[in-house]
Amino acid sequence: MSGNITFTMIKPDAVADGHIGAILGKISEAGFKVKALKLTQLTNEDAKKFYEVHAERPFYGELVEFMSSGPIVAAVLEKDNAVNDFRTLIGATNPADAAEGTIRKMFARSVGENAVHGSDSDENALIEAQFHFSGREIF
Ligand code: 3AN
Repeated sequence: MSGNITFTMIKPDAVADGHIGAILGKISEAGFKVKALKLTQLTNEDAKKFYEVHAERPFYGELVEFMSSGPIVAAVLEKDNAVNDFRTLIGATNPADAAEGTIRKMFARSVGENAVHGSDSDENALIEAQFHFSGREIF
């Protein structure tokens, strides 16, 4: 599985703004196969743990609060070169810098509320997938 999978979340801003269907459509059109999918909500503790690597960053508290503020869609996606191709599809962290046609350019509110998460390495994709899904939920 490693190498060809990435993990994504459609974040609370994009869920609240009604973009689940449009974002899943873009993901599917780009050639990603859905291996796991659910609507869920992170607890404050979940969000702290998920974003632990950013604990020293000034926006950590705001990020944890935002990511646990409402429902998200969590998904595991499969494609050749999944991590890099997905990061290209979502665009830069700050939607103001994101390329035209990218998911963040189209749907994000701001650098903090930026519509989607995408894993940054194969190793983290696996860790993040297993954080959200049990083996029997990944197909
Ligand atoms: P990416 O999600 O593009 O990999 P990271 O890993 O640098 O970006 O940041 C993780 C998350 O932290 C972002 N998706 C965003 O929600 C939040 N974030 C990043 N930079 C800022 C910032 N300057 N102010 C507020 N939130 C931020």
